[in-house]
Amino acid sequence: WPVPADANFHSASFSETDQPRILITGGLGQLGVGLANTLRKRFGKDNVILSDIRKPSDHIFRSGPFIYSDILDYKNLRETVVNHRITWLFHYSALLSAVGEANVSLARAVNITGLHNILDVATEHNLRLFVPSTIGAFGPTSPRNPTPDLCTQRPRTIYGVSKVHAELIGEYYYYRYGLDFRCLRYPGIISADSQPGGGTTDYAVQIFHDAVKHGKFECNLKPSTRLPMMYIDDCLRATLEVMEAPAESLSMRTYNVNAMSFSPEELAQEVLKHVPEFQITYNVDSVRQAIADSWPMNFDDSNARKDWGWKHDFDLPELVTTMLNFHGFDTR
Ligand code: AKB
Repeated sequence: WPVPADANFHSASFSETDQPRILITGGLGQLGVGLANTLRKRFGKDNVILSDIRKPSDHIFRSGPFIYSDILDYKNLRETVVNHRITWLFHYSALLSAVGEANVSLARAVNITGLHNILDVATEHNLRLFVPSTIGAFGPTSPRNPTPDLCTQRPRTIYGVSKVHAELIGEYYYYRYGLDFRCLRYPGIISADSQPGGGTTDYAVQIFHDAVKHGKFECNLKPSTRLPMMYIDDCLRATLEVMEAPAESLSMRTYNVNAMSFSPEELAQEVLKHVPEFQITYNVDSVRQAIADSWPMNFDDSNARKDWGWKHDFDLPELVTTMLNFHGFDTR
């Protein structure tokens, strides 16, 4: 199908002077609240609605608009988009890699059927749509060091399969219907004040908490398992930047983004520079290890850097001092 001539302009359902009206699905996961804060600073508190099927804490509820929204209920989703005059949608509902393997049918429903509802509502209402993908969209037959944007993608997890599907069907809707679909493949995201749930890269968040609280950490991956990683502030900035990028600067609709790569033993060495008694031990989880061994070790994000100026701020030393300070450890 030819790209509709005005494909890139379909989503301009707000005038230049208006702010976008934003809905975030899966808002109570690792990234939603941080993303809402970032977007609220940029577009105003009331223009950003956080949604989930879970009950928010008082703090989150008080910090800006929050609603119940179930992506598996199309009528509810459409009602939300219509009633709140949504123009941009950030779709964060998903089961991650390890928890997806423990519940394949739920992962299939949320990650695939849920995404179909999102694509339909976004197309029906001319929304600009962001869907995160992941290093998990690659598999053992992909080049792993480095992994470019375009290469073999044969993941062996339901999470990875659902994300390849999201990339492909999102791009199909872009070419077929002019849906303004934008997608970043995230590395493991390391956040200070929110917990990931059921991922393979979660160890790189937990290690800081345990280092400060107990001076030791038991890691569920082997010491040499190298994976691409990024600090949450970089991830949220990349997400906003790709959503604000002029359509003509995007030569693709799905980009790798990255900041650094490290293994548990390298991360532990960096923590040890600040926490002298710190000890790491290993108790390998075979499911997570098999997943990590099939994922990229280094991620080539040169297209994002070239097309829309992506540049990370946090490298490994900066990440470690920031995370330790957040958990109350004074690294000065
Ligand atoms: C996971 O480990 O499943 C996620 C990811 C890298 O997509 N953090």
